[in-house]
Amino acid sequence: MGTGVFITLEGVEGSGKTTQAGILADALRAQGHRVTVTHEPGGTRAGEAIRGIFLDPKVSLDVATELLLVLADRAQHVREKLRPAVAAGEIVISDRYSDSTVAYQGYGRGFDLKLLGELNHLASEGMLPDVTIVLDCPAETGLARTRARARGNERGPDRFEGERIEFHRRVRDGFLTIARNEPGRVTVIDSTRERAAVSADILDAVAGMLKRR
Ligand code: Z5A
Repeated sequence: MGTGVFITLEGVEGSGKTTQAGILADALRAQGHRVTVTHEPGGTRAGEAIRGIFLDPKVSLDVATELLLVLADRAQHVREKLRPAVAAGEIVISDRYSDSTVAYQGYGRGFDLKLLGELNHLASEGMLPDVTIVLDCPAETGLARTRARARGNERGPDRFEGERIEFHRRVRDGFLTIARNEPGRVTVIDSTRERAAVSADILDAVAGMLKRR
């Protein structure tokens, strides 16, 4: 069994990560790869329980509690699901991972980035993605999409959807800064376009990475 590949999709709320994770997984499976799609927070039984608290707008969380919850989720996710799947030779696609912590808790909430890096390293056992796609769109575009979707169901806004627009703008800028700092790992793709144009660019970026391995 060869070593697999770890791909993460990142970006602001409503940037299209979940949609594109599914499209990418289908395309890779059609090429004969074994693919696992997962997400954070969540992805394990413990993680889904953490996610319930993490997103519940009725639960008040101190920013330190918020950070430690998402890191606990990651610690379980890495050990229970991500590492075993990659070790078994699969392509693992995670809808959010450690860059979300840097963007949301670091750039969004203002946590010290050096400390965050150390805590992220502890939680992830240093497991880094082989490639990260940042789906980039203005915060307003992403939120308009998720609000349009919410009108079709009974779920109200979660803890993050209820944040002020300035928070979401800092998060977007955070993702773009991460991409500038790590151009070898992170590719930014304009996700304001049609789904098919976005997915074609993602597939190109992933194919390039697979060829270089
Ligand atoms: N969080 C954190 O703070 N720290 C961390 O370390 C981690 C997470 C890991 C997770 O919420 C929250 O946790 C997240 C950050 C925080 N909150 N925020 N903000 P989540 O998992 O519930 O939410 P999300 O990750 O932001 O996912 P989302 O709202 O579902 O957005 P998405 O996955 O990026 O987009 P989507 O579901 O694929 O698409 C949204 C809608 O847009 C949907 O109706 C689509 O049909 C539509 N869509 C998709 N693509 C397009 C295009 N190209 N054009 C038009 N419409 C489109």
